Amino acid sequence: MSAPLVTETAAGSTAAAGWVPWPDEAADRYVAEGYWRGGSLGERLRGWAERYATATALVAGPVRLSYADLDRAADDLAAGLAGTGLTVGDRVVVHLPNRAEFVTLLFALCRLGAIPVLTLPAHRRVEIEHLTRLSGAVAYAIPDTHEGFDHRVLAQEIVTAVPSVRQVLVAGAPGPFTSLEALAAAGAAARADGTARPVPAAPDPAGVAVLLISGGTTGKPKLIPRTHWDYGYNAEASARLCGLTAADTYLVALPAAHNFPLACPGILGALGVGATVVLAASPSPETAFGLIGGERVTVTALVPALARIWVDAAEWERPDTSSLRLLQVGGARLDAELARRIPRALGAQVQQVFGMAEGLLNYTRLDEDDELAFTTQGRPLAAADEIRVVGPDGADVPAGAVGELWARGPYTIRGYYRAAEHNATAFSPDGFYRSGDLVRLTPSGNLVVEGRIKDVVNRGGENVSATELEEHLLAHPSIAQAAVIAAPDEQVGESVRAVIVPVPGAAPTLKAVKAFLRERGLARFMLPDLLTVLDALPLTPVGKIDKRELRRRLG
Ligand code: OOB
Repeated sequence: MSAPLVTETAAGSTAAAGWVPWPDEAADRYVAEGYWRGGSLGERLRGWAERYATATALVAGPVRLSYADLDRAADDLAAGLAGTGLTVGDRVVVHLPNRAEFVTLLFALCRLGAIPVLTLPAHRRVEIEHLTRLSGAVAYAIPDTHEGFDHRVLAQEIVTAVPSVRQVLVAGAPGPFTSLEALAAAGAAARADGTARPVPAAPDPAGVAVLLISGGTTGKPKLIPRTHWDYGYNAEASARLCGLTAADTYLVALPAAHNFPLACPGILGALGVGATVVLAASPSPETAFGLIGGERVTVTALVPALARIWVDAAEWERPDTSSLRLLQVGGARLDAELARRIPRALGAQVQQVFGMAEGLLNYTRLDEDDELAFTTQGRPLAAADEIRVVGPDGADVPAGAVGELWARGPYTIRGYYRAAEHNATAFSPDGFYRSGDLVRLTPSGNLVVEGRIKDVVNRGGENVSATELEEHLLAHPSIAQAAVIAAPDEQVGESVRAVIVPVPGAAPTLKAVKAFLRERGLARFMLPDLLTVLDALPLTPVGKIDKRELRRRLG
């Protein structure tokens, strides 16, 4: 296989610019070992539609689509989009919430060989302008309004600011822009009367299918090129690991554009086995519990902050979650105590998922002791995943010690899109992704996440691990949530600020918290200097604690 990864087609040359493919040796091996196989994501949908034609593929509000319906909707929309001149390799920034158009547009673009850039509903002008510019997007897809925000106003600003954006595609009332519904209808009509502009041949499955955004909480988001082959494997292998079958119903409670609910196994993994995908317009317990009971949902995925809200609500309301067999939790550290409450409150098995949009996925296994699922973040999905736990000197740490997680494998990228300078430090010369996560390998072979490399407070030269102190704070009976950040201090450079959300009732004082931590045997240098009590912690667009915002607010 000599370099089929960077093809000379229009798709290859446009999409591949700024993309770092796997070296031939690795690519050949992943093909030979069967990791990389099958067609493009658009072609895969064709196969699923043949196999599961009349089964329900997608439920979103009043919309219910069979596999055949979804396949046709993707074709119609692809034809409509082709009619506007959209073509192979074009990037389209997709900024849609959990509605049916997210799924139909994703597949329509993949069928055209156009590349969706998947942004999250909570993103606003700064992120969208950055991502449209960086990707050189020619189109921007939005809802009319979402949660009280008129996306058409933002789109107007983006069109003015970023000249590459030629059209805005709207789910709902289009205002001055193009309606997705009208485009699909025009596409359907043109297909029916044979006047449709030919849709290009299926894109090279070794080429870029989607651009995900990095979840990093520092700096501007980066773009992550995922190929049809690598992302297809990601979703299908995850579905196998979770025992997903056509009898399952998967609820998308997190934003659909995030890697976790999209492909771990998420929407793509569920569709690949003939299961039903249900989109929740909101992750609130009211909405989600209604859908779980009504649609007999069997599997869903949450970030820990939402898992806590669901468990708290379920303990009071006792909703009907009897169909739910598996709750996946990932994206940020899950406290063991909360993990243990999940089966009791929701009747579901817990699976921890420690993943990253850059690729590597770690899962706890469903057939192993629950204790591992409560206390570890799982182990790699693929036998071909290579992980290293590395010290500051770049050498592997001794077994069981804490170090930075490095990863390389059949679905872990070798570079961010259009980011040559950053890639030089984010990847090792031999292609490992340096995750920035501090982990340790337990004797069970599972990983435990101990924090982020940069998430420390340097108090006068002594490093206080934020994650470690947060864990101790969470053990306090009156503390529901905790985040530790640095506060500028003239004497010691940085002092330790503990920000807490108390359980309903009285919040503890700094003095009481310190006494509690001393009681637990914490060293004096680990104790917080400041205590800030908030009603809620700020969250990132996918629902992780947003420390950058917290620092900004608390100065
Ligand atoms: C997922 O992906 P991203 O790209 O939004 O964020 C990745 C980062 C990881 O590097 C790690 O710092 C953190 O989020 N993280 C976790 C975690 N899962 C992710 N930290 C502790 N425990 C976990 N279980 O967040 C993501 C992608 C696919 C599946 C699940 C999560």
